[in-house]
Amino acid sequence: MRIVLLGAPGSGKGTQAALLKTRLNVPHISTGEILRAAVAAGTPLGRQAKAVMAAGALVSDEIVLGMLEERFSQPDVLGGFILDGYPRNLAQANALEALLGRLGQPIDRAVQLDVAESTLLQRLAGRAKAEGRADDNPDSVAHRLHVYTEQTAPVIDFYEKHGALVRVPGEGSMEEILERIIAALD
Ligand code: B4P
Repeated sequence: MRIVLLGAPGSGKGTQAALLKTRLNVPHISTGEILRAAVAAGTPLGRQAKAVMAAGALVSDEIVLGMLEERFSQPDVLGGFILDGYPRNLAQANALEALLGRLGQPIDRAVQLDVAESTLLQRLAGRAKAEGRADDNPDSVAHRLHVYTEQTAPVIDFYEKHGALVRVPGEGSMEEILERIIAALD
């Protein structure tokens, strides 16, 4: 199964993708994780992305698409995948459709995790304390939420028009939410 996970920062995309990976036995592809690994390794791409990510803005479409094309050239994606963090705007949604069209691997389901803003803020503040991620400080979180509303929310309509969208309430325990997603995929 080929799945895109959609939702605001802190909605649980990365958390649920990790659980779904084990349940469905398909790779988890997170553009956020690929970018954080590039930053940690200090690659040229990572050096370009570092400040943009810390501020909570989107890294350029060109850079992220290049990384994604490289990941999708690996054969493990042919058995299905969970894509987390991409697409984040309409240009990325169209680029993904073209890429997967060329591979003959269209998206089966786009799962939107629906979470109240107060919960998002609580979760990200919790992660800031626990992990100290550079973009979980209050200013960057506020900007990430703004970017989500302005640029990423229209991607939900894109998948709704394609008949691929399922909406899942994203509050409750991680296991409860996982079971809701599995039920919605059937
Ligand atoms: P991401 O890595 O995608 O970060 P995110 O949106 O915050 O979500 P994440 O998956 O990490 O967190 P989750 O909600 O699971 O992106 C980071 C940055 O990379 C972006 O801002 C951007 O700069 C760049 N980027 C990535 N993709 C890009 C793209 N396509 N184009 C351009 N730039 C891109 O979890 C949050 C917290 O909530 C965790 O602490 C978790 O433990 C907790 N949590 C989750 N579920 C819970 C539950 N049910 N109950 C309680 N806590 C829960």
